[in-house]
Amino acid sequence: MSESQTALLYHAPLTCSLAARFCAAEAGVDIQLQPLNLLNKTLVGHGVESAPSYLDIHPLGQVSALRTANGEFITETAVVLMWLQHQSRQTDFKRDVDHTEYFQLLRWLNFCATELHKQIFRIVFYQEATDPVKAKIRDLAPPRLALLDQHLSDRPFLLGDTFSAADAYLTWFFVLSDRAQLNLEPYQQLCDYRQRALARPLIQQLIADDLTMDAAIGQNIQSSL
Ligand SMILES: N[C@@H](CCC(=O)N[C@@H](CS)C(=O)NCC(=O)O)C(=O)O
Repeated sequence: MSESQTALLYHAPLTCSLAARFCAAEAGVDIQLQPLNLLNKTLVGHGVESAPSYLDIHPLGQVSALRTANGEFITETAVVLMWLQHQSRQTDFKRDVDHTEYFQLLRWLNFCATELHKQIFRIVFYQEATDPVKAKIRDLAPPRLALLDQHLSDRPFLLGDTFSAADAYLTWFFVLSDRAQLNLEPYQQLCDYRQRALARPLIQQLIADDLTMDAAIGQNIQSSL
């Protein structure tokens, strides 16, 4: 694929579109990035005066969103991850509809989206939420973390032996789990998984890159998840 044929990922550093960057890198899929400031919903790199509004591209102003080389616009992180993994030429990464692990891939992507991302991070990082409300939401974490801990007791990654698009989503969750003040200590398998995932060279590189980008853009991650 030539550069002009690569997909464009609308990306706000450290947000869930980082999971899409993890996925693309681990899948060996080239993408181009259009950085965003999610706080003021502007595209970065177009000059302050003329910064185009991201709301003209996505009316909800949310990431993850991707424009394919054919011009198709795809939103919803789990679906963006599905699309990216479908592009992969790495047979140990890609799980298409005829793959025995396909439904497990859908299962864990949706678990990450609905049980972790939207259920917990949405409120814990919501600036207007009061501390008691945030504490109540954090109480939802232990059964979900215990479920994951149990699942990972006999496999290194969510689908088995190799890192998948679902692991890209879960790894992003763990990038921010400390900031969300979630206590992982009781979950040994999960702590090991987190360490394993965050130690992957591509993942480390992308986190460092996003931290630099976040500082350069001046975006406050805490209020934009
Ligand atoms: N339904 C979307 C929601 C994703 C989402 O909540 N993204 C956050 C960043 S992690 C966001 O864009 N927040 C800004 C906003 O909602 O205004 C999905 O599943 O991808």
